[in-house]
Amino acid sequence: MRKTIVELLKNAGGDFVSGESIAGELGISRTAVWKHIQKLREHGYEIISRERRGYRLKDAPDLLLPSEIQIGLDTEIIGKEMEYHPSVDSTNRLAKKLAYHGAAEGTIVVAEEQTGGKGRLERKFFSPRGKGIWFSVILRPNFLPHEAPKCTLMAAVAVAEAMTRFNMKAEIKWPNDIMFNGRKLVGILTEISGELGKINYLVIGIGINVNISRDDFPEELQTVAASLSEICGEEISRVKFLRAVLEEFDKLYREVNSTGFDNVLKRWRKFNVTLGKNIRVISAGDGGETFTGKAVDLNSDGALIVETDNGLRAVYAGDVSIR
Ligand code: BT5
Repeated sequence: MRKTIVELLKNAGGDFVSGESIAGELGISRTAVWKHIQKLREHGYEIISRERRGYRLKDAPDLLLPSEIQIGLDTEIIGKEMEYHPSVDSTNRLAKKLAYHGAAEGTIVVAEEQTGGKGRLERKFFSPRGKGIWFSVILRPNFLPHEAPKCTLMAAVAVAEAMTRFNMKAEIKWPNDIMFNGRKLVGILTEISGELGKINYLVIGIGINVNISRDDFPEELQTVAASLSEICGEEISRVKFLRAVLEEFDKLYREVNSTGFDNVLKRWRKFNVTLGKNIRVISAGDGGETFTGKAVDLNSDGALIVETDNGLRAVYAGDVSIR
């Protein structure tokens, strides 16, 4: 309802829209329209009202509300359904719950703040209110479970493409980090529910540091984390950036469904800063074994091929640091 009111006001392009026409469009009373306008104002919309002329939208908040994200969003699958929360423990946890209860493919869960944001291996992900984009996407792909890790690469490419739209250079470190000067801007956590030969659903959680200044990070992150605003030298609209990510994600995912991951892997190579480097690997399998070598390739499963003193090794999951 409120989304439609915002849509009507936006479509008026800065002109007044009468309360009567909004009421007529929505099939509600003018008093009910007024109540919705009050709620929108509480959310930060600046709406001017004039007797006999109606309502005019002066300014919209940079909140990741459905009324900001979904109106005019150019996607076919991603973000068609959206759940918004001012605060949650973890959007991935919530998205998994929704997916379990049958939420549609492409549903996104977005929060202004996470109180228990998760990284891989139960690590914590710092997700302060209003300063970043913390969200999860539910997918129900037809491909086989062993293809799922490539969705992490796809998500990284989607964010990298969105950064390109904003004239920022993106650097992807295998598998899931987007970096700036060796510090992390974006983290991605893919979780899967499936059985042998079948994916029930995937939840891809993406955390993007957007307008976090260095001092706003906790001390232990100040030397390892960065924010998009640091690259641009100014604050960025989180609404515009999230919309760009969703559109890029949608494009890539539709392509994967029709022709496979070839283009994702090609785009990933273009943005990657890992291949060709001497690296240290802490493997997620093999009891967390640590070894060093040179990253020489990405195989068709998205695994990193590392040249070591004992020959080539494929790493499917783990942490990589560039030496
Ligand atoms: C990740 O794990 O990078 C995956 C992060 C996924 C976060 C999203 S936000 C939406 C969705 N809901 C969730 O609950 N999670 C997802 P990993 O590669 O394990 O890296 C975790 C490490 O990154 C931590 O141990 C810190 O060192 C560092 N870190 C924590 N918060 C950070 C931040 N905001 N920016 C940069 N680095 C951070």
